[in-house]
Amino acid sequence: AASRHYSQARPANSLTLNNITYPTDSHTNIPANLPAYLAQGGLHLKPSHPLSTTRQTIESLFPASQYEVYNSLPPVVTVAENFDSLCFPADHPGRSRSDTYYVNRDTVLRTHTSAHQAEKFRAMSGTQKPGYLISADVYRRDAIDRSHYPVFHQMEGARVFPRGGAASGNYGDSGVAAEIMREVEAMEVPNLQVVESCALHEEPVNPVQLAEQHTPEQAEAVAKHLQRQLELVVSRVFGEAAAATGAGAAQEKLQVRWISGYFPFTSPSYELEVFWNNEWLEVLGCGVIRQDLLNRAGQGDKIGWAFGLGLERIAMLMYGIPDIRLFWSQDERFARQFRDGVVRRFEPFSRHPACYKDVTFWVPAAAATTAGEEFHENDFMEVLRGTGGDLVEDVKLIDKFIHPTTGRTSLCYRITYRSLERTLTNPEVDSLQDSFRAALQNKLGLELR
Ligand code: FA5
Ligand code: MG
Repeated sequence: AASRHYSQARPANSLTLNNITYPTDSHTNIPANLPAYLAQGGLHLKPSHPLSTTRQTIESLFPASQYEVYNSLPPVVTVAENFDSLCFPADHPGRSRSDTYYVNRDTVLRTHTSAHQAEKFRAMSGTQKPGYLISADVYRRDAIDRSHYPVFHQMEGARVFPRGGAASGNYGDSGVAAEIMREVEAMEVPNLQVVESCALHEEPVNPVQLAEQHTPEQAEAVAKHLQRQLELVVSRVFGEAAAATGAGAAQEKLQVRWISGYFPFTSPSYELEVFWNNEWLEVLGCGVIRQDLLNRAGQGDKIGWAFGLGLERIAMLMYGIPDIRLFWSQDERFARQFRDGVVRRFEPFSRHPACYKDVTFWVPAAAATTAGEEFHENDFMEVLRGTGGDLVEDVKLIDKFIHPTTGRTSLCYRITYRSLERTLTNPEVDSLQDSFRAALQNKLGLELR
């Protein structure tokens, strides 16, 4: 055992991503399979890919004269850009190494397109446009199932309005809200029904922000503008999909609802849900931009909104794509269905059989693990992505047991292996599972049962 240990390569002290070399440190947690995804530059730019078509459809609903479009911003950003500039508190779980890919302690793979907000608000003075759209690949450590993948794509949008009163520094001008409301009334949303909308201020708004920065009347006008613009997006996108595929809403009109949300950088905040195939599905998060964020970006004389939506989530609904892994498929039977850019229902290739394997282990005491940390489920998921790749469809915790005398915890997970393209053989799955078990012991120091 000792000699095997010595023969292991020493950990590299640098990492190269898209031709740029970064120093690594004790925060680094980028698995070996990830740089290849970064190198692809995002599926939202791949010609004829459904994520690219979905992006273009949504972009077409924002006037080019008002929205600057950014589609190739590099995925490696600073912790300051991804979290600090957006007012994430120091102890926010999103910052943890179990949720986020760290290149080193100051550098991450962006976990959302909001990482570019501050920079693009700053750039607004130069572009002269009051809005922007950003589409990009984003990265998160997460569970494994048919709607989660460590790389996905988001589109971010933002729009600002003059607050008036700039000369006096008194921004309480009610003409501002009236001006915004005139734009709201001009936006017509066909075939959409908003059901059970939350109150505009269901979430307690930071009173300092309201009193000193923008008036409730202005914030409400901005929130209405935001909601109307996004209702327009979903009514067009899903309306087109329902007409083309016969899927979606049983009702004549698409039903949506606004749910009160929470983001550290917007207030009030909302999530938009769509009723689709008999379920309410969250498609985006949004809100009125915190005024201090705009102030710091040199846009203190503006008030505005921002949203972030998941392109996979929307494309899966639009086309009826059942598994997020399909977006990465090299199979001709996938690509060929999207070549002409026409929206029609995805025809799944014949479904190949699944194979289930269980793994049971004792959760180690913190000091006993290789990394000297407590067990994090996302570490388990990542080891499995490393050995099983896209052949892993789903992972579920099926049993948890606490030993009555030792107090130790035992967990049992069920892993579903399935290829989207062919039938897996038993020896192949056995060998994948053997590699996985070995990696759990070597990489996480788990004691298997
Ligand atoms: C955000 O990422 C915020 N940055 C959104 C935002 C932007 C809020 C601007 C306010 C202003 P959230 O983590 O909820 O929020 O993700 C936003 C959307 O991305 C979700 O509604 C969903 O459509 C999509 N999404 C989130 N996680 C995943 C995932 N693991 N796989 C696929 N899509 C996802
Ligand atoms: Mg969310």
